[in-house]
Amino acid sequence: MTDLSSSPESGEATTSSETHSGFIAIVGKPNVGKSTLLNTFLGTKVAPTSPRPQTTRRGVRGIFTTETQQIVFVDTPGLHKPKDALGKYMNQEVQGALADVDAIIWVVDLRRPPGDEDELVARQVRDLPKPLFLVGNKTDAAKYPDEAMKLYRALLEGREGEVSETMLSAQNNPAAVATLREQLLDVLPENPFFFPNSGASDQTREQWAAEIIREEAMKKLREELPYSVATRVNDWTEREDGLVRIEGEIIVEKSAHKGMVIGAGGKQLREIGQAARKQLEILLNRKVFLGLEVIVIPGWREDEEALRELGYE
Ligand SMILES: Nc1nc2c(ncn2[C@@H]2O[C@H](COP(=O)(O)OP(=O)(O)OP(=O)(O)O)[C@@H](O)[C@H]2O)c(=O)[nH]1
Ligand SMILES: [Mg+2]
Repeated sequence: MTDLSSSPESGEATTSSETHSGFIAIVGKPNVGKSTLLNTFLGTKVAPTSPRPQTTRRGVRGIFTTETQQIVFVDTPGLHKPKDALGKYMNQEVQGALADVDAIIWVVDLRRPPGDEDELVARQVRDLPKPLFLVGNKTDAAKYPDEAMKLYRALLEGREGEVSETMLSAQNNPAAVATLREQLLDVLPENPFFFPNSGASDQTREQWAAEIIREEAMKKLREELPYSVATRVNDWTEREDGLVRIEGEIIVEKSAHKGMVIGAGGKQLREIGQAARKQLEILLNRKVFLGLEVIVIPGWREDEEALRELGYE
């Protein structure tokens, strides 16, 4: 995982007419395991995952390339009832992805029967004339997976066109995920590659590292705080001895939140930094120095300009 950034403009795209390539959206309500599934598809971590709903905020693209085929996965935020401008932006990301892609993966959590938010997703995907893959996730932790799957399937009743179904554990069953990936390759239209065949994501390394930091912050923080933080990486320097020096910021909405993130004697910020550094070191296979600062951008979640500045546009 050395070069995380790749862009269609970089001029290396393959143009052979023998190639098949397309975009596949991964949608579903919050916390069902969409980003975990994406990471398992790719065998590397491109998207943050956490036990908290609404971890994904941006439609990150993950790229899987074989000799003649390329899937561009679009991980999306969990579809939910938005409470603020950030939430609206997140749902727009889902709508945009659904409109643009060649096929759709709808991920559901088989530990539970469908809820309101699942119905919301079902309504969005049911009548789209695109290949649809219903993925029942978390089979490892589900008591009644078959019964749950039946209830989710029923939400698609009336759909014209086939629905492919898979039950798996995105977290614990990479072989089943690889089998699903094979099926996805079969629905790709004939197209040139959209991205160079190196690189697993369309994010810059700075955006990627900021997401890892946000994941650790979301895991450690309590109550409303996980949702009110954003992260940003302002500097990434590779030293000659191999060490990577990353300077990041955790952005909060209110000055009262700053101290809550830092914690008594700086303990909590230190823990977030240590956990993020550890992940970055493993993923980059290098020593990392991570500097973290907490700054306040008042009310950023409701502020269109701040949202844009933080990459939510
Ligand atoms: N038991 C079990 N847990 C899983 C599985 N897949 C994902 N999880 C857990 O479910 C939680 C949510 O996973 P994410 O991948 O972040 O879910 P998401 O759908 O991307 O969530 P949002 O981005 O918030 O919409 C995490 O704690 C994962 O570890 C699975 O197959 N089995
Ligand atoms: Mg996610």
